[in-house]
Amino acid sequence: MKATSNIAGSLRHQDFDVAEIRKDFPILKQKVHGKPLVYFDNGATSQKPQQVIDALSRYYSAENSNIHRGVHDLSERATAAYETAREKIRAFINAPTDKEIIFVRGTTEAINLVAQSYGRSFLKTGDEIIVSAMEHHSNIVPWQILCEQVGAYLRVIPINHDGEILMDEYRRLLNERTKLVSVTHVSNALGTVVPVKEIVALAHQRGVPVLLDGAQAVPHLKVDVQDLGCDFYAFSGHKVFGPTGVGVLYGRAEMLEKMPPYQSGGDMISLVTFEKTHYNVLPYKFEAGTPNIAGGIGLGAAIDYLDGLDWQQVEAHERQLLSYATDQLSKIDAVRIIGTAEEKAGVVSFVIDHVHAHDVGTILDQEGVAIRAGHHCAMPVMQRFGVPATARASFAFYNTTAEIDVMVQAIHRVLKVFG
Ligand code: C6P
Repeated sequence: MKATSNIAGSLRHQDFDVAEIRKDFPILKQKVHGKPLVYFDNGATSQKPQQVIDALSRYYSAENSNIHRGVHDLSERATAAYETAREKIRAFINAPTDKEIIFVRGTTEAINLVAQSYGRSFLKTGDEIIVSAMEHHSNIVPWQILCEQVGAYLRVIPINHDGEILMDEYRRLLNERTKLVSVTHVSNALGTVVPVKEIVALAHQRGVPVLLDGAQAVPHLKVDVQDLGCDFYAFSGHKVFGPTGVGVLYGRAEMLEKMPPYQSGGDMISLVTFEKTHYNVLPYKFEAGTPNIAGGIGLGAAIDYLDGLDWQQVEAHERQLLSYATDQLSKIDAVRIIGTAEEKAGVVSFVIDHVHAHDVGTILDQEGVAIRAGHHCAMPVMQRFGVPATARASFAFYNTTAEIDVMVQAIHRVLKVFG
């Protein structure tokens, strides 16, 4: 296979042909500040393959119509495409049935849905919710609000200096007051892969339900919700190479059945009178109003794309990227990596002595390298490591070691600029 650009190089990781894959992502061909774009901000949002862009364009040019409402052909086609996407997502995460796949705006809305529907109905004064010290704000604030509403308490599993959950502390925190556990599957700020299967099993021994925040896991790992055994699993379409504004809440039917609606309006009802309203069946009970139809269909196209990849190869390629980046950054004395867990996925967070992360980000941008700099919506993680911010390179399967070399050179430029 011929390389398409210098950045793509001719890198072939075993049979995983990155140069070929990059051709599917038109945005990667562009230059930024006159330099080939090196996109290492996949944790914030990932790029979209042409197949997803085409699905969106096809929907708007040939199928646009409201769903579940019309008797006309367009509406039936749009409904079929939307429901087919739901089925693709079900299969992708191995959920038992379609009715357990709720379309939401993203991970944030999925967690708020569970907090306000399940939490407000089933938690009461004195109950406890367990999260970890490496949660994104989306998996902290909804629980804090719930705690204020019902008089419950938030308990936090501490992490060690590598950024790993202290499992003994978790065991100690679990008690008869624990009514919910909600932890991330992969940390967005540190890259840690959390032993969620064990976390679920320990909670279930006490009959405590578990929500997993899969926002950073689904782009990197093959997720099987039945194997994990979780009660809820949340992720965002835009981080798995799909559109923004759409995401998924998987919930075990048994849990969803007993939960009240989160929002109300059209589509979530079966019968409305002024005396009483009957709610629709799952999953529609949780999907009030006209949804992001194009987003759902686009996410279905992203799943098709991901299904066409060999996930063993994807994971092997990303492991290689991670270990190469870690090795290269470790060679630079002034650089300190934050987050050195044994099990990591796709993220290298780092600080540079005497240089603010925003300055690192700005200079890297001048070299065409897009990273994220800041607290990554995980301020407690920054507090835990005693840093105001980190620079974060987050990878996707279309990235290459040649791009990591470009970033490392740019970091040497940072060091030169700051003496
Ligand atoms: N993290 C990042 O740059 P939304 O915004 O709803 O799609 O996802 C929220 C969210 C929840 N949990 C985790 C672990 C996440 O990483 C994110 C989003 C982005 O790290 C944007 S802040």
